Amino acid sequence: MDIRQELLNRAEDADRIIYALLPAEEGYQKTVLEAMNYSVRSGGKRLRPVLMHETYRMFGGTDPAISYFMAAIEMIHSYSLVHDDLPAMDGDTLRRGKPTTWSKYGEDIGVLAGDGLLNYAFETALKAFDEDIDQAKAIQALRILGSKAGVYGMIGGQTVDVESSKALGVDKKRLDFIYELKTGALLEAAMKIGAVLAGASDSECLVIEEAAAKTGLAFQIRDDILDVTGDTNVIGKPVGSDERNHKVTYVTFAGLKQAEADVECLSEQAVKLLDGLGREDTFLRELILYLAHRDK
Ligand code: GRG
Repeated sequence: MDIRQELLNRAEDADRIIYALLPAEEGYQKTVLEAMNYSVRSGGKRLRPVLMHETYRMFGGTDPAISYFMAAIEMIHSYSLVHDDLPAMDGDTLRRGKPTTWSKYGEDIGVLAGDGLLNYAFETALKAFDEDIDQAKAIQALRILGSKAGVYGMIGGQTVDVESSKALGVDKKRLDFIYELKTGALLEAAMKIGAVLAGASDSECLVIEEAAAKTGLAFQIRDDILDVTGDTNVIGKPVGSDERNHKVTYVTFAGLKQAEADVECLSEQAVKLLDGLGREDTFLRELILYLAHRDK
C-alpha cells in the first residue's frame, strides 16, 4: 500500500464531508464565518477525522452519521490551531504555508473565529441526532468530544504548556502531562469516538484509547524532532522555533537519537495494541507507522 497516497485520498474524502458541513458565509456576521471557513479550508492532514473514520470502519461501522463527528473534531482541531497562533500565545503568522487566521483577519476576528469553530463543532455533532442513530452511543461520543477537548484534556494541556514556557519551567513528568493532554487527548477522542459509534465493547474502547495515546505521544515527539530537523517548505511553518523560544521539548530531555527511537517504540506499541484486537485494518496500522516517520 502507498500509505502516503492512501492518506491523501482519505483526507480528500474527509474534506468533502467537512466542507459540506461548514457554515454559509452570509449575514452581518459574514466576516467571522469567512474566517472560520478559511481556517478549516487552509489545508492540513485531516488526521483526526481520518483516524476516526478508519477506527469506525475497523469495528464495522457503516452509518453516515459518523460524518458529523468527523467534521466536529476537525473544527475543534482547527480552533485550537487558530488560538494557538494568536499573539497572546505563539504569535505565529504562518501555518500550513498560509497566513494564520489572526494575521489575515485581525486579532479580534481570530479570537472569534476560534470561538465560533469550537461552538460550531458541537452544533455540527448534534446534527447526528437528526439522523437514524443510536442515541446512547451518540451521547457517549459527545461526552468524549467535550471532555477530551476541555480542561481535563487539550485545554488543560495547553494551559500547563503556556505556564511552563513562561516562568515555571518544565520537568519530564510535566512535559509528559502536557503531551498527553495537549496532543494526545484529541487523537484519543478521534479514535475512541469511531470505536464507540461503531459499537465496540468497553474493553475494546479502552484498548483503542491506549493505542491512540501512544500514537499521540509519538506524534508530538515527532513534531519536536521536525522542529529541529524539518524543512520549512515541507512543514509550512518556520522550523527552529522551539530553540528560538527557549522551549524545552522531548528532544531537550532525550536528545535527537533517543527521541527517534522512542517514536519508533511508541508507534510499534500502538500497532501491537491494535493487532491484539484481532480486527484486520491494514490502513490504520500503516498510518500509525507512517506517522512515526512523517516529514510534515
Ligand atoms: C489553544 C486550547 C488551545 C489548544 C492548542 C493543538 C494545540 C493546542 C496547539 C498547536 C501547537 C501544537 C504543536 C500542538 C500539538 C499538536 C500538533 C502537532 C498539532 C498539529 O497537528 P497536525 O500536524 O496539523 O495534525 P495539520 O496542519 O496537519 O492539521
